[in-house]
Amino acid sequence: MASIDYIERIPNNVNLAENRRLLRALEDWQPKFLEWWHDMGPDGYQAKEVYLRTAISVDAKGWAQFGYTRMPEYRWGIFLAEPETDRRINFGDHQGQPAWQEVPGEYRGTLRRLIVTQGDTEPASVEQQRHLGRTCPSLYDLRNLFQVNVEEGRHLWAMVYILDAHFGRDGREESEALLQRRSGDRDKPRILGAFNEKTPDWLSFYMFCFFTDRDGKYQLACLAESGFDPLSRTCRFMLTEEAHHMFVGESGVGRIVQRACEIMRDHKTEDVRKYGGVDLPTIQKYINFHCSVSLDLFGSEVSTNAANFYTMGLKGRFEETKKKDDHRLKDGTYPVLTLDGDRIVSREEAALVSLNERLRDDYIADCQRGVNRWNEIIKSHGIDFTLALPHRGFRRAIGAFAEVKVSPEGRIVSEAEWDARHREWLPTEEDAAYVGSLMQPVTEPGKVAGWIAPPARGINGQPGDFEYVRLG
Ligand code: BYC
Repeated sequence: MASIDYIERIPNNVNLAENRRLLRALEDWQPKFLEWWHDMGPDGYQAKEVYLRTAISVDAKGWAQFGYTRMPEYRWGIFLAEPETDRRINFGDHQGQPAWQEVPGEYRGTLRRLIVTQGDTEPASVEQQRHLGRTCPSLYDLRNLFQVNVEEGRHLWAMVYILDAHFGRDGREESEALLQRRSGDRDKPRILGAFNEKTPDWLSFYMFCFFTDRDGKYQLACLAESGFDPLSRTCRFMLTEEAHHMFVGESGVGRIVQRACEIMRDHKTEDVRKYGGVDLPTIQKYINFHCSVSLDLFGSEVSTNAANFYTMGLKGRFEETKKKDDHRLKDGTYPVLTLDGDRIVSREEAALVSLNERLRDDYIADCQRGVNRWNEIIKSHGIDFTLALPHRGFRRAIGAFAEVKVSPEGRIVSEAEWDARHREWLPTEEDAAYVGSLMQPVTEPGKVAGWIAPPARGINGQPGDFEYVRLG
């Protein structure tokens, strides 16, 4: 088991002390990170003690320790999953060769770009969520928000480590730039669309954790297959933390669904808003929005970038090594939904250029499983309503469907129909204002806001009235 050295100024399990140059680069970056965290991290809670989980080792079991920490004192650092002996490149043109421990020169630019794109999302999400603390529905939820935030901070560290350790001066410049871009900023926005959207309320936050963090799971899983071993190892460890973020999303939405159903059942009404809940049709609109924004994160259906990442051995498929094919994909095809005039049709495309779509398929199937669990909650209350994922062509800004307007059911609609009906499909200003009006902070231990059901169990087995954040 590789435990983490917390004596060092920068906690790590990579023998940082022996690499003076890298240590200096990271020591130079650390105060800038902390400055960014103070400016852009959770607003108003920097001095509060939060019951956080901190990684203490990187093996599968027992890597987490719980205790009160002030967020700026969280032990961010460099933690890589254990090396695999004799690891090989498992796909693409270099299949069978030993995994790279150093950046392959010919792929330097491409690899750097992938790492920067991944790294950019991490601080972006912290920025998006920075005001949510002030309207938390409970101390339990507040703590979960902060846990997600500090871990995204650590994921930024993970990418900065790779940049500083392996990309010399360019890498250090990119590390600085990661702290300079800002979510939603007109002049220096974050790289990917979803990370420039607002997360103004907790329903949006849970949706973000469910849909957008799940993109993180799938992208990290592909990077964990990388032939560039340091990237693979760091992503493997990041994935262990990502699971909790998706739990926060799925259980958060599930609790809102449950509260809506309780109100419907107890008051024999569909007018959930009258009793201070979020009605199921509004939840559906938020699903439509967050799902479509997150589907864009997979890139175009047919992408030579994706083919190149794969052929170069830099980014694999989800569960690459479990797949039983040649892992080169030069000959195969893959069915891709695309436009044919004003129809949506399935077309066989070369497997290599279809990798984004294949990953999107894996992702949609995973999202659907979560939606099914929400529907189980609805069904268990005897209510006839089904939440659904929107069609993959709905409200897309990237890829073939960006050219047309598609209804949530997957029908191409005219601009006129879109204009007349998009308010039925997406949150309106009134919906957002209503959800916003519910966002009144509840900070008494054990109390939970009226629009969301209490959590099924506490964090780390703690009782319902546990003081997850000491606000006093
Ligand atoms: N927004 O061939 P295309 C996470 C650009 S989330 C803006 O369609 P490609 C997390 C693209 O960059 C996981 N631009 O796509 C979650 C390209 O630009 P250039 C993040 C976009 O390259 C929650 C052009 O369009 N990790 O960890 O095959 C909280 C044509 O590209 C978008 C990664 O994304 C967009 N949505 O694939 C915290 C993994 N989509 O080259 C964290 C690394 C595409 O023409 N990134 N473009 O200037 C990648 O693997 C790829 O860059 C993408 C795009 C999958 C994103």
